[in-house]
Amino acid sequence: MAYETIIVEVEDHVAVIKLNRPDALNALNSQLLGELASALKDASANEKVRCIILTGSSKAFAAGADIKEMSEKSFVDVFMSDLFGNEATAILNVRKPVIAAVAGYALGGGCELAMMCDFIIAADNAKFGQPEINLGVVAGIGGTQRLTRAVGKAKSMDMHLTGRFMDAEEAERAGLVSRVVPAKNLMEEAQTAAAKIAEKSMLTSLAVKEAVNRSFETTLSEGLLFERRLFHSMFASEDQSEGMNAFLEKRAAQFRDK
Ligand code: CO8
Repeated sequence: MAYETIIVEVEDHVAVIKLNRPDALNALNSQLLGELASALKDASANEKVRCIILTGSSKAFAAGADIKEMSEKSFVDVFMSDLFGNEATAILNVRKPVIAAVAGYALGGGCELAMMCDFIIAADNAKFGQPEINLGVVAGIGGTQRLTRAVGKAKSMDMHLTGRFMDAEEAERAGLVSRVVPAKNLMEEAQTAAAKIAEKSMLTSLAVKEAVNRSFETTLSEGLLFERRLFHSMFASEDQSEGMNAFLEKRAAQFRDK
């Protein structure tokens, strides 16, 4: 399918989805969000794809929801259409691993989108923020919840209440991003991580993702039980015996997602 606001490339089991509205710093308008949802659905359905990278430009991952498009809307408009309700779940419905490769601004909805991915690799020029307060609104697709879980109440409150940006170094220190790399190496690092993930058993990757995400939704004892049962269930797979035999035979495992 031809897209106008994103670019999608699938190579070596990795789908790279690049947000592409350079004139607006990749502001998330309804066309882009619709195209992104469609590309994510395609990548989910494509058997060749084993990992997804979501990225933007060197200047902006995304500078937030499109303020021009939002500015004319009334309460009734946004409430009745449940603005961003569907868009917020599109990425959460993806069961395959999704890496956010973030350079430049990841603000408002851009920061929230990155946080909905499974982990964030940040370029050293990345800037994260929830500056919605400057526009007289609060975050709308998870900023108050996910940022708080990622970096704790103190920093989350600070960022939401002052609208200040967090640079890549602070974001890594606070636990928002998994690693920081020189901007010029961002895509190479993300591709290497994606390739590593792609060579594992997809069965196991999906289970890992479910188990980690469960930790945000449940108590520790329920989460531990969920994990243990998943661990037990892996013993019904061929990939479990392949993985363990390969280790014992000192060779690389050939996973078949079975
Ligand atoms: N929406 C629309 N256009 C934008 C946005 C945006 N969020 N951000 C930047 N642009 C446009 C500018 O209007 C400008 O366009 P033009 O050249 O036509 O005037 C162009 O991008 C370049 O921007 P600047 O000239 O401002 O570039 P600077 O380098 O001077 O500044 C900043 C960069 C600091 C990123 C600045 O553009 C800025 O502050 N942007 C707005 C950031 C913001 O407030 N984001 C939060 C938006 S609200 C939100 O995200 C609510 C979340 C709710 C859920 C979202 C679901 C998707």
